[in-house]
Parts: sequence; C-alpha cells; structure tokens
Amino acid sequence: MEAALRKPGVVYLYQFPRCTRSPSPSPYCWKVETFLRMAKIDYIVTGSYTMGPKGKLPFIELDGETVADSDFIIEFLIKRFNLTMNDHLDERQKAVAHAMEQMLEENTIMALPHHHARVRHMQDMPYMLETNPGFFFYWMVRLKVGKTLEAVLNAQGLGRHSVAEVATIVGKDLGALSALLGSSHYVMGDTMTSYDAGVFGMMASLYYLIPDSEPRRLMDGKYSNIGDYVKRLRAELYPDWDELLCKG
Ligand SMILES: N[C@@H](CCC(=O)N[C@@H](CS)C(=O)NCC(=O)O)C(=O)O
Repeated sequence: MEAALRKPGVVYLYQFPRCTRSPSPSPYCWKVETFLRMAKIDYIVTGSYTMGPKGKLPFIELDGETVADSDFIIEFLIKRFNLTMNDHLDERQKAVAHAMEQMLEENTIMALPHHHARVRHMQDMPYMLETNPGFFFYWMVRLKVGKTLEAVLNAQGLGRHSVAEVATIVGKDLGALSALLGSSHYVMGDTMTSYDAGVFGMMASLYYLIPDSEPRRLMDGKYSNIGDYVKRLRAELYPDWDELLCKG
C-alpha cells in the first residue's frame, strides 16, 4: 500500500493469508496478531505470500518503520506504545518465561512441519490455504511447501528423528509447559504478559492446525491444562474466530 494512504498509529501486519482451519497457518504470524489483540493496538492485516525483509513472515509497518521477526516486532511495540504488561515480573520470572517461549518457538513447534511432512505427507495443504486450490495449484504448493518443510526440519534437527522420537521430545516440552502453567490463568500467573502471545501462538497452532496429532492428544489428555489455556485464550482474544476462518 502507498505510504501516504496508511493511517498513523495503526500497525499494518503482513502475514500469510488466513486459512480454513484457523486464523493463521503460521505460528509466528499468529503470535504477533495475538499480541496486537492482547495490547489492544489497532491493526490491519495484509494476507500475502510475499516475504518480508528477512525472507520470512510476519513483518509489520508502523508510521514509516518496518520491523521483521515476531520477537523484534513485540519488543518494538512494547517500547513504542509504552506497554507495562511485563513490569510486575521479576528478573527470574522473566528468565523462565523467556526460556519457555524460546523452547516452544525453536523446538516444540517443529512438531507442526514434522506432522505435515512426515505423518500427513502434506495432505493437509488445502486446510492451510484460503480457498480449495485447483488440482495443479494444489500439487504445485504441496510439492514446493513439502520441500521447504523438509529443508527446515533437517536444518533445525527435528527432521532427523522418527515420528515416535518426535512424540517423546514434544511430550517432554509439553510436560515442562504444563508444570509451569499449573492452574494459572496465564503462563506467568493470573495476569497476561507478552509471553502469552508466543505461548498461545505456538500451542494454538499445534492444537488447531494438526487436530489428529500427538501434541493435540496430549493437550486434550495428560496435559489438559494446556488445552484449557488454548481454549480460554481463544475465547478471550478471538470472539470473531468463526468470521476469520476461510470457508474453503
Ligand atoms: N523467527 C521468525 C520465524 C518466522 C518464520 O519462520 N516464518 C515462517 C512461516 S511460519 C516463514 O516465513 N517461512 C518462509 C520461509 O522460510 O521460506 C519469527 O519469529 O518471526
């Protein structure tokens, strides 16, 4: 969009187009949108497959500034809008929350591409898109995205493990989150903090995007406090959930 047409003080969020299964097929994009809603910042979504300055999505524009990467975006918005949502946490609590969020974002979430590529063999691609694609587009996307996910999985390392081993790895991570969460409303107690954006973004992605998966079974069973957390934050932050979903 032309810079002159942008509204001052409004965040323009560039992310993958919405899909039929959830408001976003991307955990990191979903994290940023969740943060914007938590902080009650005005924003406009642009659904796009054009990558940002770091070759990835999401990125934002605000008053002429462009920021890429979900962590940098949230840090920037906290400063820009003088948000105090983390101020009650002491340094130790911030360290725990940071470590938890990074574990979920850099390790646990890899169960998502792993499930897509190795369990479902990319058959869920139509649910990741805005509309039901035609035959040729479907196969083109399925092959291209499948190749990208395999490359990511092998570079990150989770792709070197079997499906059973990944279930063990993810089970340990979810066990750690479940223990931290306990019976709290939010991840760091009874007040929402910026860390909830990342935790919700990652956990809701595993919960809704791959509903027939081991992470979802754990969140509905042994670690049901995580499943309850996801459903609770969805109700609080996404009352318009159904309107956001593409109809396919
Ligand atoms: N560290 C980045 C990760 C963003 C990321 O990996 N985005 C993925 C989608 S979930 C992406 O854009 N992938 C495209 C690609 O790597 O070509 C963040 O937190 O924003």
